[in-house]
Amino acid sequence: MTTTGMTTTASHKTPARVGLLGLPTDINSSHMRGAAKAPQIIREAMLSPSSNRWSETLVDLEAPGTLNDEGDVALQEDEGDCDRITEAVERVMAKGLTPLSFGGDHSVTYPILRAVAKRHPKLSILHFDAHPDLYDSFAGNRLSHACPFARIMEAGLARTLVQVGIRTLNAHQQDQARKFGVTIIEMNDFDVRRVPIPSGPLYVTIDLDGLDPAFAPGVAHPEGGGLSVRDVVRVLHRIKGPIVGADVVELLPSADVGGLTAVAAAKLAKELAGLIVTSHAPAQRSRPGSRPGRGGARGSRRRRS
Ligand SMILES: [Mn+2]
Repeated sequence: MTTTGMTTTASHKTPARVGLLGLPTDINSSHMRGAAKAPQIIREAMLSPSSNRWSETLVDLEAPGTLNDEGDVALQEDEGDCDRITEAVERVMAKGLTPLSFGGDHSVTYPILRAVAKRHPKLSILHFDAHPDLYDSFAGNRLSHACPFARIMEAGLARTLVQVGIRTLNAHQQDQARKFGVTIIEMNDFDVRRVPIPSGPLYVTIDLDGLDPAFAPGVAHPEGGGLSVRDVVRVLHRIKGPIVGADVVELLPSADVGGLTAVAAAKLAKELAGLIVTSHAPAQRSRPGSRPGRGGARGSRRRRS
């Protein structure tokens, strides 16, 4: 396997361009506030000279035009923010960019999806989280960060929703999952190679509390027994795409320990950016089919394992 061949392939394609969008909001957080401070911290960690700007899939994110920082949306922490987020994502997509958003709390995914699903009406969602976020309403708030996937599924914004890392199911959310036909991979049953990756246009949303608190202590709702950063990366590498949008949410900087969670968020954002670029490429044949975890799920070798 030569890295030069893979790099050349990436640069010769017409890759997607990524639009980084910060969503500094925590008005819909139900417990601890502070996620609004996350976007700038994730951005800084992503661009930190402590690492280089290549994804593990060998995409050079510093290549001209690849990463486009669209700044933070000027949110007001009022009811109008939902529309402001939708409009901001529409603007990013109108520039030909694929939105990679940083929350903020998880409530942002609903207004983001309103914009993305308009362009990609048959999209599916791959969702990493400790929580299903399927409450019909939480503490009287139907836009709570505990509810976005109920709103998304009610509105018909996704054809499939696959949730990974879930370890907080209660009776109500089990009912909601049945009602909306959600595929839930509970943490206890998690196996990288068995996560069903939906085909076709895919939106990826990562709540950092899907990670184990050992890897991501800086969240408002830490829940033990979770995913490792490597688990998530390996699932991401199985995506065939195209990835039509993604978000990384729920970093709570005030609860972080030594910047661990910010670094994990940046790592996942970098991998997502690399995958956005290559998942839109017309030909995947030069991509390393032999690469572990990447596109191998349908290969015969994988099937036997
Ligand atoms: Mn969560």
